[in-house]
Amino acid sequence: MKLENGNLKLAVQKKGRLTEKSLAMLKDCGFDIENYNERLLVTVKNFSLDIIFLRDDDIPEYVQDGVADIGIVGNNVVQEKGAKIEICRYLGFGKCNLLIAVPESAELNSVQELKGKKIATSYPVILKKYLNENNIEANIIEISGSVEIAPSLGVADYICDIVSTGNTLKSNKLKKSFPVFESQAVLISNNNLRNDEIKFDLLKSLLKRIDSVLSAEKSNYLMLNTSQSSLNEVLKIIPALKSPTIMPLADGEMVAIHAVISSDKFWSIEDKLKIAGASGLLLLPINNMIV
Ligand code: PRT
Ligand code: ZN
Repeated sequence: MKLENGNLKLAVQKKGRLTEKSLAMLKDCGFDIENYNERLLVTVKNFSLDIIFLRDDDIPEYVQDGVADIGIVGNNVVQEKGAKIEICRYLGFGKCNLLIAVPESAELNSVQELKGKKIATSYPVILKKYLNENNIEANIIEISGSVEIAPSLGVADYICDIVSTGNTLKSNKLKKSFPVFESQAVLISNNNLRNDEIKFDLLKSLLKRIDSVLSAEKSNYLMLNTSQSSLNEVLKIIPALKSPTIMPLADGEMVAIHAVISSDKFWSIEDKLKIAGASGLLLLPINNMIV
């Protein structure tokens, strides 16, 4: 599959946990993506970008080999495949942990106790690296799916698997033990892309949009009203990222304040703002923030 129309080629997971979030992020970047159901390739209408839909396991290698120029995939898959690619951005979604889990009845107090144990996993490369770093020799049993049932089948003592909510572990009577690798979705690129001036410029332009979406996700737009006499007190409380905007209202005694704040700050200042005299508080999402 080698397509040469000069467009930047982006590989995205065809059907899985990262598909929807990858496409949502691309849409937030302003890309016009038409209905992609069951299609292998979609050309973005307003940017020189082709989206190729693949199984996530194939994405690192396809990017390494240049079949796709860039890709969105879990860092766990990137590390496991050991592909020679560049990680351009950490995208903040698809977060999960690869960790050692043990039967609820088992006690595992130190990493050293993994010595000589049988550990089932779909991530033998990452696990082996972790064990080597800790100078531990253990028996890695490679299983491609349903790793969590290995201990109850007597196939392994422990498992090393991806966990997000922990519900799968619980329903298999397993509990979390040591973390092995923290993962999230990443944008990867082919190592030789910088030699293609046109495509590299397209990548830079795409990264600028992604950065604006990532910054916007971390920020909110706060609007509120207050009286002239409370203005200074209210301003002291607002952890604005830049100098807030202050606008007079029709009622000459009142002003409106607009400010961009970190998303995680609002609930810790909301009460204080009201006590200081703020009213009509509005907190709005920001789609893009050009930094
Ligand atoms: O078909 P294809 O090969 O493309 O997809 P896939 O089935 O191999 O992958 P998919 O769609 O399941 O996951 C894609 C990526 O999402 C992974 O590579 C991770 O980077 C990320 N991710 C985030 C997860 C999870 N959360 C996750 N919870 N991948 C898998 N799981 C599984 C885990 O293996 C375990 O079976 O979910 C179960 C545990 O979930 P909890 O919530 O019960 O703890
Ligand atoms: Zn897969």
